[in-house]
Amino acid sequence: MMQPSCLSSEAEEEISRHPCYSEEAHRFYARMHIPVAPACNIQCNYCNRKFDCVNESRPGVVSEVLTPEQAERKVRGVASQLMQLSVVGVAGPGDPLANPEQTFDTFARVRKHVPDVSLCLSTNGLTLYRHVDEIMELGIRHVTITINAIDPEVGQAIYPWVFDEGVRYEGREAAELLISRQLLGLELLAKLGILVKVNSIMIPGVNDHHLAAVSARVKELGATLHNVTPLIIAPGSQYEADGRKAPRPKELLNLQEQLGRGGMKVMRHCRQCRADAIGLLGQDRNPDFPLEAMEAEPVINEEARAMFQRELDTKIRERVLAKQARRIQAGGQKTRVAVATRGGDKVNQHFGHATEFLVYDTDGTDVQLLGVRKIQAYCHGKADCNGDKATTLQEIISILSDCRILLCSGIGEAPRASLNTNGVLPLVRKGGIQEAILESVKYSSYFEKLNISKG
Ligand code: CLF
Ligand code: SF4
Repeated sequence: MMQPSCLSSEAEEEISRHPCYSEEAHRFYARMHIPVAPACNIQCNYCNRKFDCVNESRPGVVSEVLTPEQAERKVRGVASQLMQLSVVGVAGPGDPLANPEQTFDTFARVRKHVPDVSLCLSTNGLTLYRHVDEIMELGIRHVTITINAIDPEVGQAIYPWVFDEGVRYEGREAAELLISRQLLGLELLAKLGILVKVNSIMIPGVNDHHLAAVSARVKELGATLHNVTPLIIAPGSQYEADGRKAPRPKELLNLQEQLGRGGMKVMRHCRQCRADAIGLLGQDRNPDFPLEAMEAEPVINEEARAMFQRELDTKIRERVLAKQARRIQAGGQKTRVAVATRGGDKVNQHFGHATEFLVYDTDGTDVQLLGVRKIQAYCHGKADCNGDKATTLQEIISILSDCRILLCSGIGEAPRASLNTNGVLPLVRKGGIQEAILESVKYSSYFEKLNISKG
């Protein structure tokens, strides 16, 4: 059985350039999602088909679906411009394996024209076991399966039906079939050395107390990484009608810590990307690469790409070594810091425009990412949820209640005063996140005394 502790050096290298599998890589390497898969073969209670798949991408705007030919053109165009592109994934907007022809045709085209990128597939797992040979043949090395339950009793409160080979299954039978297929697919792929990540959506009152059991089981079957994300409820979904709520950040954090103690490698930097996202995690540069602007035969300079990526590898290695050295020196008290960012590993987002915060702990020498807190998760997908500024501010303050400092590129007087009153010190900074955190923690006591922040 493949366990994280016994990964081959080839697998270690693949992980080191994958922005989702490696926390360090996500600062430097980009991913590109190609939306070629519109259909789905199951129903999740948090989903509404008018929106992208919530398992691997957040709802909001429906992705434009591309044909495999269009996808090829777009990937070639992006790879010729985006030197740090290391992964091309199919993650929706429905389930990639409910659209196997489009999905595998697209992967084959990418493999042929941009052979240096890793291929990544994200699926609900219902038909995964049938596609193991194609996955191996195409050299797809990363597969994500969304597994929200291993007990059909829990699963039936998440999946009202699944549709397989012309038969519609409902209730417990549907959950039983889906779970058995997900676990079978995971086991088959892990045995073949494919790096399998499991995504689980934390649904308070449904599977929150069950996810430790899910984690233990998928670890046993050979999953490399477990990514637990907060529930996002699509407008018009069953869970919206039921009045279900996203978990509180603290609950998610506690669960992630519990899973980590169970020996599973836990992903904490997931940004719940859209099915057509392009760029570093947290960035969505899709509008920078319109299909119409792509040349028919773009030049992909493989040598230049390789050289650029070797330089990134060196930067990552240096960061890891420096981090290890700081960890050895450290030992002081921790300060929790929230950062408003648009990606690129920089403090570069105005407080008022932030839709998420990255949260870190620091002891003054080392900086550790704890997770991403989305403000949207509290809006439950309703377009008018930000209408009341005072309520929104109160929600943000409650989301950041365990943070001592907030770093952002700008902030208005009213939120600055409210945050200060509630024990969160807002500081205006620009530039690298790690440097800004270390510098702010060093001088925070000074600003606290003056009760002012720079900028
Ligand atoms: Fe895309 Fe997913 Fe591959 Fe990453 S995303 S298919 S594994 S390349 Fe990554 Fe985005 Fe989270 Fe997904 S941050 S939603 S985990
Ligand atoms: Fe929706 Fe994705 Fe679930 Fe299919 S797998 S029902 S697209 S959330």
